[in-house]
Amino acid sequence: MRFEINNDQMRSFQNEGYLHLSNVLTPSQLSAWNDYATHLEIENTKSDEPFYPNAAVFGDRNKKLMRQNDLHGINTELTLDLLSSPFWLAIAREFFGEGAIPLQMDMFYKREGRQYEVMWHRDVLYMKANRFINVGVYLDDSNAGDGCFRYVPNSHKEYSNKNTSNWMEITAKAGDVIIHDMRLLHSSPEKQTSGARKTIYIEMSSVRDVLLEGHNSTNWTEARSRWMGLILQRALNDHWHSSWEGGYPLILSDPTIEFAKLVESSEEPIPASYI
Ligand SMILES: O=C(O)CCC(=O)C(=O)O
Repeated sequence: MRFEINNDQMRSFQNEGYLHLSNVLTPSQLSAWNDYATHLEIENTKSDEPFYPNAAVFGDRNKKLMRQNDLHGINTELTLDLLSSPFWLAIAREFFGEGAIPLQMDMFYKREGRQYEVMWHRDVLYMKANRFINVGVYLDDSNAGDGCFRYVPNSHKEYSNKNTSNWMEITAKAGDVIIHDMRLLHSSPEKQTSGARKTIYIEMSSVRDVLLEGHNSTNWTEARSRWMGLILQRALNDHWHSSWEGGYPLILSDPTIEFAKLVESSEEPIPASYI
């Protein structure tokens, strides 16, 4: 079934700086990603060094996984399955149209304890581009007062605002998606209960916005167009405009090789701005 994001939801995103979509993952996607999150945790913590590249592990004896970056570089199948889902293509269609691209894909394990606290920051303080967004896919419930995503209302419009006293929090259920404008000032305080709240973060923008912002190279941007080409080859046509077909490269090589090249050609991202 086609997934729709309507004009009211887009207006709400523009005003509030975020949009909450409920119950978006299918039960089989939720279970496959939870299984994979457990696999990442086991593999990355059983030896002295993490097994997968770009994993962040805390602790000496009792090791815990905090982040697995570059998910696309290590699980091609699950990545393409998630990003060819109707909900993700609806986000690409409505937020960007032709030229939409994924930029980065990481998993965050939010756990009990001070070291997992996320300080107030903006992911990207873009100035020239129209839009950079972060799509948070929740694999676990995030309950009130338990280390939820917090944000400062209107901070995506008032870049110099450093006052966080009027923060609000967003609760979520496993399978929900929370999209935020990457200029939104946000944080998450210490989680109070045991067990990880896992969220996959997929950063997105468009070819024109990335080039307009001017931080990353044409090659870096083209590699992400190829990533989008792979997604569209996987997706059903009625979830995106068939007129986009010419706008992305047709990829004939093995997707795993493509993703390996993508991760290899990494560049410094636009730095987050902490207050
Ligand atoms: O999901 C959260 O608690 C926020 C994570 C976050 O903002 C980050 O990892 O930069």
